[in-house]
Amino acid sequence: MSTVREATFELLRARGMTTIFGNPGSTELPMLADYPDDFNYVLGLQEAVVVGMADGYAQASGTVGHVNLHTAPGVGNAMGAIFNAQANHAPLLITAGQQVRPAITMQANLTNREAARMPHPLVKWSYEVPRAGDVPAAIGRAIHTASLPPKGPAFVSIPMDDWTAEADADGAAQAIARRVDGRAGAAPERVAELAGRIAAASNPVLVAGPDLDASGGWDLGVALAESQNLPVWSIPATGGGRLGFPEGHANFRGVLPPAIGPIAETLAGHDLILVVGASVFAYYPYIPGDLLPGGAELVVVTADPEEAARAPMGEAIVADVALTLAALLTELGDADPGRPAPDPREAPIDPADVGLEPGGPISGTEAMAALAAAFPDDGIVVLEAPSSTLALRNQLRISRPGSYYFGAGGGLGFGLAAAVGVQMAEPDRPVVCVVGEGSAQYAITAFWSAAAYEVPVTFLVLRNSEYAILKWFSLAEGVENAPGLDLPALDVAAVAAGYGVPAQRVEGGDELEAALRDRSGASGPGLIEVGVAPGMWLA
Ligand SMILES: Cc1ncc(C[n+]2csc(CCOP(=O)(O)OP(=O)(O)O)c2C)c(N)n1
Repeated sequence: MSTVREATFELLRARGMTTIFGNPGSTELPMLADYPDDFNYVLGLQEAVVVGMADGYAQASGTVGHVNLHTAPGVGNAMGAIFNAQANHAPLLITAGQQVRPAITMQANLTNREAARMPHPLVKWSYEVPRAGDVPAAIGRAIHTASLPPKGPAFVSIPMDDWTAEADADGAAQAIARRVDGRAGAAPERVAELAGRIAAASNPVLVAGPDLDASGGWDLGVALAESQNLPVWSIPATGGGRLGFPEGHANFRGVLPPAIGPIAETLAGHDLILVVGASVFAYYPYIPGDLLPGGAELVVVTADPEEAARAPMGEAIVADVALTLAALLTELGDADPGRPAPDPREAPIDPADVGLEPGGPISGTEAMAALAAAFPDDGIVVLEAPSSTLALRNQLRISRPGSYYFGAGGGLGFGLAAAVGVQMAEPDRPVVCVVGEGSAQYAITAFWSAAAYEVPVTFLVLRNSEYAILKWFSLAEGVENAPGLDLPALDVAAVAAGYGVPAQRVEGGDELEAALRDRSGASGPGLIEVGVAPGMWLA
């Protein structure tokens, strides 16, 4: 006979989930009692950081990340980060403590009176177990739910007296032994039809989305583009948490703009638009226009039925992206597509050409050029620097899978925290977190976790003393004199040092490049803060 705690840890062990990210309270302590030696506990000092670290860890490791939160207030603090994890398709098991069962009805202090309802719209499954002995089975179900497509967070609330209760022996044993596989290919006739349309199209184009990377379909996307001479665009930069295609590849054209009209204008002239591993599209801001260029058809391949259903135009195939691309390549065979290779893309813009007066802080473009010069081949970027997002994409042209993570939900606080989790999952690859000094504040305590666990992330803070992107948005929205868009005297380097992360301030591209190179082989975290001129850096 085993307790709920023993059976649950057995289940987690069987799933390879021996790392728990958490911030504990009294209601979680019974779960953590006699914590097994083969498990790690990663403490985050605020719940947005706990979830963000687990999000990065889950995505980079390809496993389900486990988050443990402190009843209602812990879940409340975590909500923005759970929203991001949902948009990132990050598979997360989120467990939260709850009052003892005898005290829930009387609503004793810390009772989460509607535990399952609280995170409901942001998770795939939200549950409080009616019978203590079923906790291991419920956690097993949540893990499967999180890892089935579309991957995402699943939530279980656990009354604190359940951990010492007796587990339902058969239910727990079955839960531990179960296996659920959700990768499913497309109907063969649909693949054959799509192959025929690609072959017959006069000017088809591929639009690459994050699930090409997440599904393991990266090389297949490259093979499709090369064999069919397809030009390739990335989905809009703010709409996806990962890259779907090598951005230095000869077929790569660039990053699509994020709004309705501009996307159709950019894709004008194509008769078949094949979108793979993405929603169609994560538009923002609202700039109306045609949904599709004249004469174009669109087909999206996505593992997410909701993405397929809500697309405002085009056809959709709901299936595993990598399996579908493999089948598509087989169907297309080696036949010459009868189309010329796309024109080569221009080299990245020289930062000297962005038109800044010399002598002041550098542009975001120059900062990203310095990063590109120092960036190791096996480097990973975690990005949350809104006014330099496109400068980074255009200057770095990241070309390896699993090398770029971005908060697809748009909620700030992902970057700093996710970078710590990504580095924990990828200890042998250098991780650079590029973050605006405003964005850093939403997950600032991630510095503590990086220092406490000696996680060798390099934090590159771009300091422009304002919310630059919001000033750009205010122009786009015709808003004048909005308050609250300046950030004078924010010293992130000093704050990081206070959390135990060695930090330095540099000015200029050369100093920045040298400081980044100095981080090579670092055994712990470090922060470089560089002054950047206010403005939007698109090139
Ligand atoms: C949780 C959350 N709150 C507020 C915002 C709105 N927001 C978007 S960008 C931004 C400013 C970011 O400033 P900074 O990181 O300094 O980057 P910059 O725009 O200067 O490049 C804000 C406040 C958000 N996206 N998420």
